Amino acid sequence: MAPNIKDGADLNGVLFEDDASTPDYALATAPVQKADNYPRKLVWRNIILFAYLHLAAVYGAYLFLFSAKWQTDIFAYILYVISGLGITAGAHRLWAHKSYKAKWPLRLILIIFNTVSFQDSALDWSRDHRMHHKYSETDADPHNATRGFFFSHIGWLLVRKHPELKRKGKGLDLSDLYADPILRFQKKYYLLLMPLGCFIMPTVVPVYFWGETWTNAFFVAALFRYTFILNVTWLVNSAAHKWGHKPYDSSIKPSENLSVSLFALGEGFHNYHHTFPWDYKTAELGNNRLNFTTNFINFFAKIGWAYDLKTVSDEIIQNRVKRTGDGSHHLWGWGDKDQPKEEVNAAIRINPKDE
Ligand code: ST9
Ligand code: ZN
Ligand code: ZN
Repeated sequence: MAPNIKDGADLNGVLFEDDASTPDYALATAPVQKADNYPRKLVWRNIILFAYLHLAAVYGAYLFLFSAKWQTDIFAYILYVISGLGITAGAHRLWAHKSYKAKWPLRLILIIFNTVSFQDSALDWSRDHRMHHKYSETDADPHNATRGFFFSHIGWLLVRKHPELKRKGKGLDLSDLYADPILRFQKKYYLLLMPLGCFIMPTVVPVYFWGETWTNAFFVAALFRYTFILNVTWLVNSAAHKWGHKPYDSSIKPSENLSVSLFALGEGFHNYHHTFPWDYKTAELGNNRLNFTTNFINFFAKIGWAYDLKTVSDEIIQNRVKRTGDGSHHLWGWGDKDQPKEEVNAAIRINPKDE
């Protein structure tokens, strides 16, 4: 049995490399993909809040284009990158997947970034995300994509969770996350820290430092920026579970979606990510230009704050592509026999050394 599950529940994905039961780290268990007719219990508080948020974001987008000072627009963009990294490098790759380790100063930076993003505490985010991978596209997956685009995008946040999720969720081991005092602190004081990071600081800074109006600061740097990132994040659950190639595993919905990757700081290579969820790059080598998060982690690896970075070997990828890919994976990488000579000659190589 996989080490991070306590009961004998059926598995549908891998979280850590020692979950592997086949040489390419896939589990032998066939996925059970279904969605039953469980009646949706609407949560009106969330429906009203999200409706308001999206209307306010449209107004914020208008102010972003036609009214706000340029400093406010740049500040909103910086907050987008910062809070995005709090999700991608923090909640996602570090905490949910343990694909690398981070020393406490980096964990502190990431938890601050993560709080600005207001996607619930990193602990709760990781709990849902582990369920999303382990029981992908079943009733125990919080944003089960077999329930349609709308449900996997935002609908899942507007209804009570499926009882199957709560039942299977009891077996999830989160002890590694609860062992981290930084994560416990964020969860304990979330209702105080989150409004400060996501709404108050983004509103006060533009007014105080460059004399922006309260209206512009609130609707642009707080509400528009927040809603934009939420939708980019949700697109990974909806669009990247629907459109794109499946070079690594054609039996699952997650797909390689370049457009999503562009906005999601490198998180749209979703067929790869669901096939090898413990790879810190969440993509195969060669995609780094679109993978800002990988570059961010690499930078901290250079100064020693990020370490034990896990990645998949070419050989394992090759085996998996042959076995389960949809045929859209044409090139293994550098040295593939099908790599065109012109491409080899034109490539930029830093400190090259041929053996
Ligand atoms: C938001 C999150 O938007 C978005 C996450 C997206 C994930 C994307 C992943 C994609 C990959 C990464 C790419 C990143 C790209 C980023 C790009 C950036 C540029 N396991 O939840 P409750 C149990 S948040 C185990 O209340 P309800 C547990 O006992 C937006 N057990 O369920 C729990 O009690 P406790 C802002 C679980 O009542 C109890 O059930 N936030 C699990 O059905 C009740 O849990 C919001 O809007 C589990 N996974 O309510 C809030 N889950 O907690 C939205 C539950 O005490 N959420 N249990 O242990 C809610 O209001 C509610 O959760 C609800 C369901 C109404 C949706
Ligand atoms: Zn997914
Ligand atoms: Zn993931």
